[in-house]
Amino acid sequence: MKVNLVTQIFIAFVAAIILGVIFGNSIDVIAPLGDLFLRLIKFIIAPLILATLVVGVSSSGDPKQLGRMGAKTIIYYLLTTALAIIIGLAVAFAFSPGKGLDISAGNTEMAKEAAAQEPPGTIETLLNIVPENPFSALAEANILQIIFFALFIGLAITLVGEKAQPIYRFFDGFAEIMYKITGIIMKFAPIGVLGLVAPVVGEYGLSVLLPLIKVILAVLVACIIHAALVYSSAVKLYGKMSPLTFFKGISPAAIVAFSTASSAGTLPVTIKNAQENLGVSNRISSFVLPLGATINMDGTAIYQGVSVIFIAQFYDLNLSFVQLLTVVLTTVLASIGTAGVPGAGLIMLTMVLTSIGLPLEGIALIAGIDRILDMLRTSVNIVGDASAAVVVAGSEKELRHQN
Ligand code: DAS
Repeated sequence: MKVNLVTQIFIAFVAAIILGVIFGNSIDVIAPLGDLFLRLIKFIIAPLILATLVVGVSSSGDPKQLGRMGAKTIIYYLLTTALAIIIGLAVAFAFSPGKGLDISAGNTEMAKEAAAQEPPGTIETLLNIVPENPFSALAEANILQIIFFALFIGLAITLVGEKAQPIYRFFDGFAEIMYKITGIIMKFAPIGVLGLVAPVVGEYGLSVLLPLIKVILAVLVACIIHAALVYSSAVKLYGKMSPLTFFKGISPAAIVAFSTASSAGTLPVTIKNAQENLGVSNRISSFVLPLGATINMDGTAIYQGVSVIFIAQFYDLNLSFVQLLTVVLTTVLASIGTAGVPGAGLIMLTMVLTSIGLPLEGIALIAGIDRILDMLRTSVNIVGDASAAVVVAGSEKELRHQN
């Protein structure tokens, strides 16, 4: 009986947890399988986004249509991130994870490193979108700069017309090749998930997780509430899509995101799932998803909300309404400047804590379990990106089941 890829990935995920619990740290021996998978999906990110976005933009041709798609995408991203941080704060107040907690240890090393890395401000981030050299943008897989570059090429192809058709056909063929390569690499996903998740489970025994179980549960519950409320209603309302179909369709990418803790690294899988399982057009998916992988971080926003309350409670500090409002605004803005790579959210947390005067030492309290929280929040980040693709495609009548 042929087991489909989604089931294979689920089985690998469960097996990884069991193996991690049974073998503990010695399961590290299979970590290279996970690293290999991560390298395989990372190596196609830059060419995949460039090719698919150039084709997507030049096939739509109408700058007004492009502007409309861009505006809908940005508004959806900002709104859902604001909702995510509010849900995160609300659940954290309900759980009170920092109250009466006695943690002597703390991962101060990771906290010092995170606090030392000054993330770029919002203005600098927006300026950084314009590549000084498009080829170095490709070499560095700087997604926002590749998006900028591809948008211009796609627009210019439509403005030049007939003479640029050979270039359009080149990118069209190149995009098909990249989709095919993504499909081949995806066959390796179950092994990759096993090699990525088992060592993490093996490393984080219950002794590390138990003292902070309330933080983990608060983030988990807030993520579930956010996905169940916000994404379900959004895909239902604008995509006329059943939430079950949506969550099932994006589940392989969600598991890869959980395994890799990298939105950017998961991007090829997110694009493949959005197109094949959710019926989003190539044009919409090749614009909305790469953008989302770098500027839309709902899971991270939830993590910020919970962490701020946890740290404030641990130090017995009461936050005013203005400080909470500052957290919402800082988090929404900072998420634009956060890269879709492992640990980015921990660095962003220093910005949020500084904005309301909370001690950065508080980061040491949760840095030790950051990897687990990162896996959770990254999964939600890409599911949020996919919900945007369904919503924008639905409103542009570019969802397969609509036509
Ligand atoms: N790991 C980041 C991502 O890839 C999220 C984070 O660190 O908060 O989306």
